[in-house]
Amino acid sequence: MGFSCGIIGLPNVGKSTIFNALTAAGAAASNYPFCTIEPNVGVVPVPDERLWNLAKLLGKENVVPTTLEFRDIAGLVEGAHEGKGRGNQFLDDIRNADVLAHVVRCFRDPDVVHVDGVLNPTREIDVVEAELVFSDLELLERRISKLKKMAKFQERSLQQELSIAEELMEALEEGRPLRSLPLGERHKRLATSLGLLTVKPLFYVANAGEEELQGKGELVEKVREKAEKDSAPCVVICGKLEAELLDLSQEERAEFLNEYGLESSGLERVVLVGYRLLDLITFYTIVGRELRAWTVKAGTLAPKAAGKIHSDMERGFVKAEVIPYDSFVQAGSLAKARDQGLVRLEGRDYVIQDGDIVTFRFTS
Ligand SMILES: Nc1nc2c(ncn2[C@@H]2O[C@H](COP(=O)(O)OP(=O)(O)OP(=O)(O)O)[C@@H](O)[C@H]2O)c(=O)[nH]1
Ligand SMILES: [Mg+2]
Repeated sequence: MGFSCGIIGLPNVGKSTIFNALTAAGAAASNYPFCTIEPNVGVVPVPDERLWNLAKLLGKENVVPTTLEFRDIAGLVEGAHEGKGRGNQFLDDIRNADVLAHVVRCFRDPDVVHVDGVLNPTREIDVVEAELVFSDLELLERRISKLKKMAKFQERSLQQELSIAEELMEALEEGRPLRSLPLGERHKRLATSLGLLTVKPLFYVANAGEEELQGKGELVEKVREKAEKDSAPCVVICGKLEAELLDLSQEERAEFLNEYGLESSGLERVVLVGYRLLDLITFYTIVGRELRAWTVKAGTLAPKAAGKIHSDMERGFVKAEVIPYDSFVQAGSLAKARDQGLVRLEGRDYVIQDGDIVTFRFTS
């Protein structure tokens, strides 16, 4: 199962423009068939410098990056939780995402209609946030009233759930999204099992006009302030420009970014920030001519990681040969790394680490 990033925001803020640029860039950057699965769902490679370094060291041409799925979700309007706009359909789409990219319009373009007529990033962010909070409140209210009836039977686990639900409710009533709270495991589990939206990690994407691209404009600054207050990451991007950049060759693009004083394209930063927020790690496998990156949640045990590749490998797991990325680069090749004793043999209780290069041994 892959991980999914939902692109949310008010109507006409540039969500589809960014989504299209993301998927088109993904398709252009690699010969692997990254693509649009449905009109609004696309799979995008995760930029990974280590992977390309390894490819160079190993002389591998068949390189498969790990991926993140993006979902372009319809624009949300005030009152969505009461069924306005696409209402509940919209909220259900968000429920399917593991992480949210909240796009905020920071470009002034009189040709593009704005819902309120005036750009006000702070207010616009609040409108979207409020809808998510309302939706969570409704779900919690329903659950709480059910629990109250059931808890009459004095079952301990139900009473515990009730008190956790009431704590979550209290925070939401103060307008605080659940992701902003230091939630314990049980609170997180309940929020997730109820499909609450404000518990999902979220980052902001300030869709700037070309004049604000370097992040100095007042509109972008507003988004930044809000992001900082929430301890959420913020990526500044110009959706329209990114889409246009796709027509350039790789060299021309690099030159262009350089001119604007930007290190990597905004699209790459969007993918990376989303990926990092999910608390994922990347490990690598080298099989025959193929070098491949894989994604697992931090804390995943070796057999489970093997299962990402094939269920037989999890079932028949024997050992994992592991070498950390840095040691590998130092040694320069797998053979040398073995000679220098840098390759470790790990068993089924080994926790896969970010950057591990792994060869699984299994019986079939
Ligand atoms: N000037 C400018 N226009 C942009 C930019 N990004 C998007 N647009 C334009 O804004 C309009 C709306 O963009 P979309 O990407 O369709 O917006 P959306 O958020 O998907 O809208 P909904 O799906 O209706 O919620 C289009 O005409 C885009 O060309 C930008 O960075 N600068
Ligand atoms: Mg759209």
